[in-house]
Amino acid sequence: MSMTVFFDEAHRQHSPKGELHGGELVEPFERPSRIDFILDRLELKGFCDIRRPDRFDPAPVFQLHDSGYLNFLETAWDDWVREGFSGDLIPTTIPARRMPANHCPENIDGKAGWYAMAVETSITQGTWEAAKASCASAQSALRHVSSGEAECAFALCRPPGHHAMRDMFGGYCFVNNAAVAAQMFLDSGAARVAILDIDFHHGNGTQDIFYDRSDVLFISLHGHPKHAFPYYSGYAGEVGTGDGSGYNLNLPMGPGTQYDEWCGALETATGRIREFGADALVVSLGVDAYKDDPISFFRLESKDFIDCGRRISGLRLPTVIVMEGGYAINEIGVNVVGFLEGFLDN
Ligand code: OKP
Ligand code: ZN
Repeated sequence: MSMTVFFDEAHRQHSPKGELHGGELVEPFERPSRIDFILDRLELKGFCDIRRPDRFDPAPVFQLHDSGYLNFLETAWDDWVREGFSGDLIPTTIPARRMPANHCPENIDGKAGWYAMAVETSITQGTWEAAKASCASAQSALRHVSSGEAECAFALCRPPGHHAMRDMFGGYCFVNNAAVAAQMFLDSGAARVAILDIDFHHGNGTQDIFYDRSDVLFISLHGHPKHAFPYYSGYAGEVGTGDGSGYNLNLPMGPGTQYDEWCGALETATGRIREFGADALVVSLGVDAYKDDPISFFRLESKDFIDCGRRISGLRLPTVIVMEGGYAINEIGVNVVGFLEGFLDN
């Protein structure tokens, strides 16, 4: 087995000056250099098949996301500049509990809040271009696998996607790349697709998009929302609704969780995927469960990502691996590529 990597330099166009963190605007944790560290490690480890994605296909994106939301992402920066602002676009107000919130505002600050699920994530001039290029990488990886050309592929997406809901951005995410890949697996003939999200943070966006559907099983291992972003989503009691009831599995874990416990949750997840009878798999690969991640609280070691990749590979499914988070940038390459090597080694 080999692993083709899809990635687009256009990710650099999303480079906000600041992230609202601890009452200050700090250099964003989700920064362009994350990709450089991963590319360096890929090269060092002999992953030489690195391709630029081909065209961005808007169709599955419009199928999963709200058109008003996508239009907002496309026009937000120009509206912001027209309003006379020159800093990053960060909304100040979002529709809070018990506000009627029946109308999307015309004012850009209000409109941005309407479409936000959190306010740490800045929008800049190139954000929409970067988000489309990121999604295009997931789409090309998907075509590479669904065509039967390869058993697996790695979409080195940036910005990430798993917090992006049907009509909301936040948590550094704009377009839900993993959800788009899953939908495209279905559109190319798969009957049942599993999405396994091992990023430290709950994949609330992916959960939101597929919550009432039984053709996509969503499973997330994450920091318990009592203590971790996104705080208002990710409890074990969220199991899906309607047809989707029983097709959403949240496995939250507490501060200090180490690989023995985390791996038990991973085994629960792979067991459920086998029982579901998935015929394709999307992995939301974040490596922020790593012990030294600056914004997370699990204690995985670098070697654990290798073992994790090996176990997921044991499912023997056509697989698209989609990059999500990971902020310990000095080790992000080692951890991501370790996962890929473990996956290939099985
Ligand atoms: C994106 B992904 C830091 C709090 C965290 C956003 C975290 C987004 C994580 N001030 N805020 O899942 O890695
Ligand atoms: Zn994360």
